[in-house]
Amino acid sequence: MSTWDIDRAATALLEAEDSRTDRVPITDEWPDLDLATAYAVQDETLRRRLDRGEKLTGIKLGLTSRAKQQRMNVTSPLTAWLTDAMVLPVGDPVPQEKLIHPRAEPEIVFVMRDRLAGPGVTAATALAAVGSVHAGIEVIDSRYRDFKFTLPDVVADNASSGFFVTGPVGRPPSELDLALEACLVEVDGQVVDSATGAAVQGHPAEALALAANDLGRRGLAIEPGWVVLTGGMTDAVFVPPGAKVAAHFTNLGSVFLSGG
Ligand code: OOG
Ligand code: MG
Repeated sequence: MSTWDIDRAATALLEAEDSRTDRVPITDEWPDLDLATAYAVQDETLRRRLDRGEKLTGIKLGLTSRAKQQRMNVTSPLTAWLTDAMVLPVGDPVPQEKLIHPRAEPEIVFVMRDRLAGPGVTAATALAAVGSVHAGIEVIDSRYRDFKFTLPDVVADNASSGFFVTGPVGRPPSELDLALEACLVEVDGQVVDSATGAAVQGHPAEALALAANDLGRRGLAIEPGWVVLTGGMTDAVFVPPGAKVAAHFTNLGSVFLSGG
């Protein structure tokens, strides 16, 4: 009999986050943790974040590109929650004092104009609900040692959520061909990676549709005003203190991040 349950897993993960202490995967100790229960753990961690005053402001997708799936050795996309405490204002350094081993990844970000409720959402109907498209950098920070986890582990851990920066340029989706929107990632002035929006499920709107349909199965919807991070386009890069990361997009502008 496992002594693990949803409450205990949520406590363990939030304690690791708050104390900046990495830990072994939950599934090492709770091998029966299945995907549905892992989402229940994720929802419990959200409930506790809201209890301490945070506001639910959106949703993130993870592992939507092959680059991310190959690196993390997990081949299924997932969703997780965003709160106002995860917003990193443009120009602020990475808050190293709150993070274990931050990595940065470029993402295409949607700000929703309309409510989007699955099932049956397609990329086209999803895109029609978007108000503006932005460049973004997500700062991920797994609570698991060396970012080693299985799909249920990373789902329970709110998909390694840390912070995210949203670029100041917002464009209407109808002006952009997001499959062809390119991004160059620079670390300390050197280009280290590149991708186009097609890396994300063929088109970032497919990722948005996937999130809406996933939430729909759980009786939830994507709400107007929510931010949606569609998932890292490239592999993530480490951001130690002193590092300078930039993501340059074709039409969405550039986002800069300093490791502090
Ligand atoms: C999981 C989080 C994945 C993304 O954009 O793929 C994610 C991880 O890589 O630790 O945020
Ligand atoms: Mg991400």
